[in-house]
Amino acid sequence: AFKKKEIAKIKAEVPVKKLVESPNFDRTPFSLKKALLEVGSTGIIAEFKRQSPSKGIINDKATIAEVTNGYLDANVAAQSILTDTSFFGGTMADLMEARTINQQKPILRKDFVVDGFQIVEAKAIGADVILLIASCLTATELKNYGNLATDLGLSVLYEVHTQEDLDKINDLDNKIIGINNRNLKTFEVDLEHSIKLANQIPDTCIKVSESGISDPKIITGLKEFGFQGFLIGENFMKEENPGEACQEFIS
Ligand code: IGP
Repeated sequence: AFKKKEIAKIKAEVPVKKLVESPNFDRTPFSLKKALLEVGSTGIIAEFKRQSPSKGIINDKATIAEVTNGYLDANVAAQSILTDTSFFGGTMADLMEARTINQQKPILRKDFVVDGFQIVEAKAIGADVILLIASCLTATELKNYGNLATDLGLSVLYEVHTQEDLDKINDLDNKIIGINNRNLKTFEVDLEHSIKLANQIPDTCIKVSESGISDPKIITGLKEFGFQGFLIGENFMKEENPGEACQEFIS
């Protein structure tokens, strides 16, 4: 469904020099690891998502400002903002706006990274974390992009769905691994599958469960399998007031 070449084509390039001049480029990014492991962390990474290829429009009324404030009030560990426009209706401006409000928690730039340029761009727009989707990248790209992000002080969330994805990650140690419960090709969600894959991830890694989390009880269950992070989008965004839905979920 997501073709690397097509995505690369539609991502407009801005000269790197311009990006490096951005005031955001100088800031020290917030660490996702720290936010997830902190004493009392809720582990929740709450996402802003207007639409998705599997669900169509989820919420086209809620604003970045109200949702960001609501998520922060709910005491989320971090925020995720879709910046992909073609599939998810997000923009880089969304993330920049969230950054002006959120000055205390990590922000994940949720997008399809297929070029190192997008990582420099992520930092310039104020993101703290980038997503590297194993199924979209080669082992070499995963390694190089991971190194580039780390050099820029950004955190990396490596997303996997299968054992093959996991095998592509070189030196699977001390990394933040997101297991996507949703198959990006069929859109099918399966928590059982994720739990099985979690056993293949060493304890030095932080495990994040992504997608289809719709009940706090699921989190209690996932914690028993060693998950420390929980990426939730639709369950909050489908409500008129996503921030409030997040507060209720956490309390
Ligand atoms: C959130 P959900 O089911 O709670 O809305 O899922 C998040 O995991 C999902 O949006 C996602 C995603 C992605 C989106 C996971 N990996 C990669 C775009 C690209």
